[in-house]
Amino acid sequence: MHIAPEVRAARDAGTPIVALESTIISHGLPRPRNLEAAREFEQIVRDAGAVPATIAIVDGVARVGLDADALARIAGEGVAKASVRDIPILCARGGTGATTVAGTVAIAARAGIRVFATGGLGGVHHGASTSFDESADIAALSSHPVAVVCAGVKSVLDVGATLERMETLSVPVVGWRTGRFPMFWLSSSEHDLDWRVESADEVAAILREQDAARAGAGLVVANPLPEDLQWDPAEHDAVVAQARAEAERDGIHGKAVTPYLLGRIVELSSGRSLEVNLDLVRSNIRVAAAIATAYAAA
Ligand code: PSU
Ligand code: MN
Repeated sequence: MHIAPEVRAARDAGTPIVALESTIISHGLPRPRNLEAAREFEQIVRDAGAVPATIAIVDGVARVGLDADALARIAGEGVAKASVRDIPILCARGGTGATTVAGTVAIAARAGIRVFATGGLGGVHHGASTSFDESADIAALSSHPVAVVCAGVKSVLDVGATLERMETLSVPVVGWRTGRFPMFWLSSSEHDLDWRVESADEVAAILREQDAARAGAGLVVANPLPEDLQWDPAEHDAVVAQARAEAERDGIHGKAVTPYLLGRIVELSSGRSLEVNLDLVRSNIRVAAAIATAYAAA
């Protein structure tokens, strides 16, 4: 593992760091917007007074903090999608991979980074009771002490089943200024949360308690977009239903499912889903930077 000097310095000085994932860059956003977005995401962290640590596997090395060349590599073609189990294989063969939420959380934990921002978590897919398609993101969050700020789970998933799995695996979930679990492009879902938080200090206090208890688990901070920024619900429902039907028709399975759905949804919505996706990541990064700052000060 290689930790960039800027990230190492921040860690040693106890100043705030926000981890960022790379699958969203390689497989979640269309080129060339993805590279522009990757740079902007890092800048939002900096503007908030924290250090960004984008995580990826580059030429066989797990990197925490990417330089401009590495960021461009990750935004280019031919980059593997790397979940936790793929990391040692890619490292052993000198490969290059973009880490998912699961992969990012595993590396961030090793690097001692406590706060991470992404778009939406992976979770339980519809039909998982027969396909067993459940993202490794949930298991990774149960076994690595990294808090992730996200807009809930992607609404292409079975949101209720995902919340049940997080309960089973003892992944704590708090709503950021909401009592409802958000649904990625949409600001809310029909699912109530047990806990809501109002401030970064409150989240930092939870992280401290987890540290003291050596809890080992992460934390999901669910941050909805304000309603005026969400995707039009009627268009959302129609487009998501069509994309899911096409994925089934085309026999898409395994790790290809999520990138296929996200890509198809951007096409079917003429890019409207993409703008909302970018907005929610920006919002999550701002909240993550505030939490990292509160945690560093505590
Ligand atoms: N959130 C986004 N865009 C994405 C993803 C999340 O806004 O592309 C990615 C994350 O990297 C997440 C992955 O970990 O999708 C989930 O993939 P799977 O369902 O195959 O576990
Ligand atoms: Mn899957």
